[in-house]
Amino acid sequence: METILITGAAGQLGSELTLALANMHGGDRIIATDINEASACKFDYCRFMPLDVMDRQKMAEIVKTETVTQIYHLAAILSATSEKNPIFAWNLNMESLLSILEIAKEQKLNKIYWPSSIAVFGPNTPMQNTPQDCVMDPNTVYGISKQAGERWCAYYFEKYGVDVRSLRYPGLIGYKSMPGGGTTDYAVDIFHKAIEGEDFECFLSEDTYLPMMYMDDAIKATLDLMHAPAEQIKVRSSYNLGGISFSPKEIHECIKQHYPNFNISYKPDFRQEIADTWPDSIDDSAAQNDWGWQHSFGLEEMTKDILANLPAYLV
Ligand code: NAD
Ligand code: AKB
Repeated sequence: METILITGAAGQLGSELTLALANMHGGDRIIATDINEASACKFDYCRFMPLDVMDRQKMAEIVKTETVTQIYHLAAILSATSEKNPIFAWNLNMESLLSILEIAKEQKLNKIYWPSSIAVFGPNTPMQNTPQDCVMDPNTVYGISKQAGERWCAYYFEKYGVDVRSLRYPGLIGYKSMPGGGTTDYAVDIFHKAIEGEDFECFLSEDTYLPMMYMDDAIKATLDLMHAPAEQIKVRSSYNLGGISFSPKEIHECIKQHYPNFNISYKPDFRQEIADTWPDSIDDSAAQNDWGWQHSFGLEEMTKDILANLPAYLV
């Protein structure tokens, strides 16, 4: 029986992944943690503990006293917010990961999950169908922290046998929780504006293509990776994960089929520079070959599903 601790559980990804893990393992096996104590009310189906991931001692104590066997380490500062306070973001993203890898080594945990991002790629990376292995020269602090984090994960696996697994998520799009300060956040906000009957001002230009993924696919990929036999996991830095690729203009056109009066305007800001260094689309054949990954949702299926379900979340 596993006991699973999740850091940053109250965030965009954590809110959905924690529930999926509770459905799979039982709520009493799940310890949701977050620095945001007020988020405790979200977790009536499992246990919740306030935890700042910078507090290594408290984290180690919880792991020991609760006999935690797996950690999903989600807490991080995302790309746009990181650029506003680079040193703080670097310290949080790196120190917390190193603490968790050390705890996993010392307390011999079964498995660790840590998400990387398409932000590991940079201006000299091939933009179309970006390969698993290629030039990686990220020029954002978030991307640099994710790239370094990938190397640390591979290091702890190779040197100490820590079974740490990772995915390079594209921009994640869901309707159950709001995004937390990234460059891909527009693709969530746009649905809210459409449903609220407001015009949408996009912070990226109309033809900026980025790799994206519906949250259901992201949760499935995460659980598939974490439940695959260890010998199938050949990439110990982080797996490329492809899904959909679209521009603001294309998602607007797709939503307009359901909301014909929905208007968009474009006012690119500092996030445009970040988006311009990220891939347009991702080659995830390593994930397909190693553990059978396939995404399910295209742009139209995702749009229909969000527009059908989001209104209930807004009341
Ligand atoms: P988010 O910003 O929505 O959530 C992060 C959570 O971490 C928040 O609930 C926040 O309160 C918590 N947190 C912040 N500082 C903390 C601290 N010191 N101690 C404990 N908790 C703290 O982020 P998300 O979108 O849910 O992302 C989760 C992970 O997935 C991150 O590692 C992120 O880099 C990665 N990722 C996300 C996306 C995406 O599109 N959402 C894409 C690629 C990778
Ligand atoms: C961000 O935009 O920072 C995240 C990511 C792709 O890592 N959504």
